[in-house]
Amino acid sequence: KPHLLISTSSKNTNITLRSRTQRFSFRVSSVSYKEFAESALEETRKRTVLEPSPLQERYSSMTGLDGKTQLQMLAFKSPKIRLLRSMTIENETMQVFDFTGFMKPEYDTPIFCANFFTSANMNIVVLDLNPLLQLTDQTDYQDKYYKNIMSIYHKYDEIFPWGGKLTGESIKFFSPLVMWTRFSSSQDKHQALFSAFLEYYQAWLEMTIQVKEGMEPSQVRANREAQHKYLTWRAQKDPGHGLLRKLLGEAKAKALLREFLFNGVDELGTKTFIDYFPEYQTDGGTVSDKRSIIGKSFETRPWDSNGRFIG
Ligand code: BLA
Repeated sequence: KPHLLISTSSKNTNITLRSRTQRFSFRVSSVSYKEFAESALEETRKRTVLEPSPLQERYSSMTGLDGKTQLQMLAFKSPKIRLLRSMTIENETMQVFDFTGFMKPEYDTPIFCANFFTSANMNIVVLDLNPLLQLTDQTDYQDKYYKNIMSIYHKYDEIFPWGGKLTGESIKFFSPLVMWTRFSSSQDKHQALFSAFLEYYQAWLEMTIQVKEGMEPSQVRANREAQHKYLTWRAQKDPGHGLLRKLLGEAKAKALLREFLFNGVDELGTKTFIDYFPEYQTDGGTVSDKRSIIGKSFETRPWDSNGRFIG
């Protein structure tokens, strides 16, 4: 009579099928993104004063419509950081991590962006310092923020190669530092992902500390609009929407997206999605439901090893 033994620890599930003569065992690696968030916050507190964001009162934890999926939200601000927020989603088969930092418009520092989706042994990862300015042609901004830290990307480019074609529109929100990758779960990969996450985060944190006040009012306006455009894009077209809608229902998903995850979309500007992305306008004047107009593009990494855009 075979026995099925299942044991779980914080990182792994061990599954063993045992009969009198045979034994078959395998390990399912899982990952706790709450630890990622805690570590980043700990690093932040060493360098600056974090205050809770007023958003924390409205968003702290939620349970999915399935009664099983847990969502946990954390939100902070600092004298320079407008919003540093985290969301983790966990159930028996899926872990999601969405950790983002937005500066106040007085600064042109990039947006910290970690989006990790883990399900059925498959991982989809975007880790980047998203630029305020499109880096497919602009160079001053790239020199200022990316030139000196490209070694961070090279440290992980072998273990986390380019993830293949993606929504073409996304590229203009990414930097040459971006880690866009897919992989099947293993303890080594999750460990490396944790290192990469903290290293990218440290680089961003350092930028937020070094950046000086005193930009021209016209520049501050430009920073605000760039951040608003980014928020407008993600609040409307982020690939996580479908899952959030399924987990929470239409109304709660929409509120979470606009009030928490991409907070600022209703405050930092008045332009609409169509103002920024007119190619999405339908004949009826509404926003097209399509995720992408361009379609899936960029089979290979569109930046060379020096971070020059090669398309
Ligand atoms: C897939 N997530 C993706 C993909 C990208 C991103 C590029 C591949 C599919 C595609 O090409 O669109 C991430 N895209 C980004 C990010 C930016 C962007 C970070 O443009 C920033 C500008 N992912 C999440 C969250 C969930 C999630 C919170 O970050 C769920 C709540 C899910 N992402 C998710 C799922 C997929 C995915 C389910 C696979 C489904 C799909 O390909 O559409």
